Formats: sequence, C-alpha cells, structure tokens
Amino acid sequence: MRLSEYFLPVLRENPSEAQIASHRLMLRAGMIRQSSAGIYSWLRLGLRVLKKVEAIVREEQNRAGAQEILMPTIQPAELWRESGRYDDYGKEMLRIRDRHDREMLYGPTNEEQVTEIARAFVKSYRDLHKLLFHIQWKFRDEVRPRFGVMRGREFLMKDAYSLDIDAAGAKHAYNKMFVAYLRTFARLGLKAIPMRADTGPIGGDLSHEFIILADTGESAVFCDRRWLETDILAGEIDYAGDLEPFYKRWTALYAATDEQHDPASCPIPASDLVSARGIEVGHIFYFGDKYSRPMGAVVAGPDGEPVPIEMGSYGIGVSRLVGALIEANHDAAGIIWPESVAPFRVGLINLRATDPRSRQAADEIYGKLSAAGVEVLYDDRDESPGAKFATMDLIGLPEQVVVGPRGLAAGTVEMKNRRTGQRQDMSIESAFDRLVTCSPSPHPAAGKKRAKSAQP
Ligand code: 5CA
Repeated sequence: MRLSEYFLPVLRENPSEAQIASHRLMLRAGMIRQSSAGIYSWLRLGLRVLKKVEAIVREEQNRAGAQEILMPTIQPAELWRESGRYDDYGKEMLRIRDRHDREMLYGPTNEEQVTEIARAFVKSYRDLHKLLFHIQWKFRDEVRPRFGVMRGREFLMKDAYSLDIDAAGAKHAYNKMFVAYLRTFARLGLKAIPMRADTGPIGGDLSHEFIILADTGESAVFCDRRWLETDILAGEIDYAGDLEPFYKRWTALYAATDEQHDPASCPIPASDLVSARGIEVGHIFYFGDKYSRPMGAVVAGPDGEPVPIEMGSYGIGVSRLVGALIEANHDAAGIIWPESVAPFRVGLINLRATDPRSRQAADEIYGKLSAAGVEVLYDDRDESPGAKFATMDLIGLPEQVVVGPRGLAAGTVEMKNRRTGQRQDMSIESAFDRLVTCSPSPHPAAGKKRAKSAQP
C-alpha cells in the first residue's frame, strides 16, 4: 500500500483528551476517531489490527472446537425478562423501543439469546456437547467510558457459550476455553494470567479473569514470578483429552488481583512474588442452569428425564485487546506492534521521493515484496525524512526499510527493527532475503506435530 494513497490521518499533536498511551497513540496514528463518548469509528490502520486480533481469536476458538454463529446486536426485552436480568442489568443496558412500541435492547452480552437458540433446537442429551461463539459488537452504557477502546460503550467481543448435559461436561468446556484463552493471548504476544474472579451480573460460582501485564494497566496484580517464564505455546493440546491437569497446573501458580491479594496470607515468599499492573482482556464463567432453568432450555436425559442444560460463557474483549496490545508494546516514539498483529509487517521509506533513482529502487523493492506476499506500507510521499521516520515509528511496523540516494550509491538500503532499534546497512538482495525468507514462521500450532514438553 502506498502511503500517498492510504487513508492515514496521523495527528502531530498529542490529543488532550487521551490520558493513557494506547488511547493517545491510537488517535495519533489515525487508527480510530471518536464519534461520541466511548463510541469510535475504526479507520484503516485500526481496522487492520482489529481484524488480525479477531482472526487469531477465531482460529483458537475453532481449534478448541467452538463453532461460529452470529447473533444480533438488538435483542427483545422479553428474553431478558424470562431470565430475570432485564431489571437487574440497570442503566448499563441501552433500552430501545421499535415502531410498534416493542421493547428492545442493544445486547451487552448474549446468554439469553443463546439460551433461546438452545431451547429451540437442542432437545436431547445426544445433541450435547456444543460450544458456540460469535464475534459481535456489544453496547454497555458505562458510567465512565474512558481510555479509548479500553473501556468503551460500544465494543467488539468474542463471546462463546457452552451447552452440556452435566457438570462434568461443562467443566470440560470451561477447561477448553481456559486453554484456548492462554493460547490466544500468547499468540498475540501477551502474557495473560488467569485469576479467580467475581461473577458479577453474569452469575455462577466459577470464574476466571485473564489479565495481561502492562505497566499502564488499570489494576494492580500480583503473581508468582514463574508466570513470567512460562511458554504456553510449547505444548501440544488435545482438546478431546483430559484438560484438567493443564487447568490445575496453570491455576496452581499464585496470581491475584489487588482486591484478593493479602500479603499476610500470600502462599508464596515475597522473593517469588511479582507485583505488576494488569488489564482484563478475557473473562470466563461457569453458571450451570442459571439461564437454562428459568428459560426452559431443558433436554431429555438418557432415561428420558428432563435436564436443564449446563452452561458457561466465555468472553474476550477483542477491541479492548487492540488498546491493551499498545499498552504492552510502545515507547516514547510510538507503537511497537508484535508481528502477529502488525497492520503491515514492513514500512518502506523512500527518503527522497523526487530523486528518480531512489524512486525507481523503492518502487522495485515495493513491487517485489508485495509480490512475495509481504505486507508493506510504502512511504512514497514527498515529505521530509524526519517526518517520514516519525510517522513510521509512530505507527510501529516491525521492520523498516529505508531507501535513499546515499545508500543506493553504495548499493545498500538501511533496515531498522522497530523493537530493538537496531539498524543495519545491507544490499537490496540481502534485505529482500531477510524480509521474505525470515517472514514470520507459520505459527507452531498450525503444524500437526508439536512437542509434548509443556504438557503437565
Ligand atoms: N457474557 C460474559 C462472557 S461472554 C461477559 O460479558 N463477560 S465480561 O463482562 O467480562 O466481558 C468480556 C470481556 O469484554 C471482558 O473481559 C473485557 O475484555 C471486555 N469488555 C467488557 N466491558 C468492556 C468495555 N466497556 N469496553 C471494552 N471491552 C470491554
């Protein structure tokens, strides 16, 4: 993509309304535009990242055996009256009336909607187990929307719902999502730590929040330092097998949010304890028959007896993750995207757009990289080198290739790694080789055979 044609409305000044790095950088890098409090348009660069995050979330849901559907954003109030949550949910729920004066609402979550689908179609224990998910916009009229997409009113969530005949089946489903979440966040380059949590308006008695560590996170968290050394992706996962040992292993390591942590009763010595800041990016719940019983989602059990479906729900804040990724990956100059979600892998800078030789060389590199399937954003604009460097650093593409008359005279271009800051002059061929042959390897999990080492 040529920057001269691309819609990238970067801001030179720091927007005054942004209090945290991710909000400031998303506005400055032209990723989002506020529409009203907590509601945003996603511009080109922001949407590219959002879609990449969404794709990784989807792949890991599929891998765990979850099946994608798409439920509406607007739901009938009636369903929420059946579960008893219509009044409980309070002012966070946006209530709407249609032209026939029917009460509707913009879904803050979808337990009721999925329970309605289950009761319509799932009639026998033989139809279970099922794990359904969708990736859909939610609306919560938060009292204090803030920090950009991190606490929005309209936000994109992946929410999955499990349907099982008994508690053992439901726990297996819970474990599947537990594992899938650890894998999802690890693939995004984030260290996510599951912590026991309150169930709030969703309900139930088993729940974990997944919290990623970031210096600017909203809440204080504490964890065993061994968490920092874990490699979730090293092990093979058989989702059909017994996942309880995996669950036990990852819940045995101490981790607690500020509210739950009590230094006096902490089970590990202070020398093993890491104190950090965290952002909640996922939350999973097991709530049994909380919705199925009042809503009549009942199946025939093995002896024909009626059994309410055992359920759980599993959320990931997809749009929040874009902000969280920036909180965990930035410096004074801007964003530093992990390879897995970078909007483009390479930023190609032509330092002298008016110099025919530079232009020809940069055009050629751009053409070859694009043809080789490398995602390149090519700064072909007639701007000062300083402005081009600043824009590239701000938008945080992992690799930069700088083409200019001086280097070309010596037969070289400059490669810069955005994260390490390391620069290296190299021939065009070597740069090309490095970018094409060292393209991010297909994720280890994409292969069929994986090492067993990290299995408990
Ligand atoms: N029904 C359950 C699970 S599907 C549920 O709604 N859980 S939740 O309330 O914890 O939300 C799931 C995830 O959505 C959270 O972990 C968080 O990452 C994200 N999220 C929640 N509220 C917001 C918000 N206001 N802005 C951005 N993301 C949010």
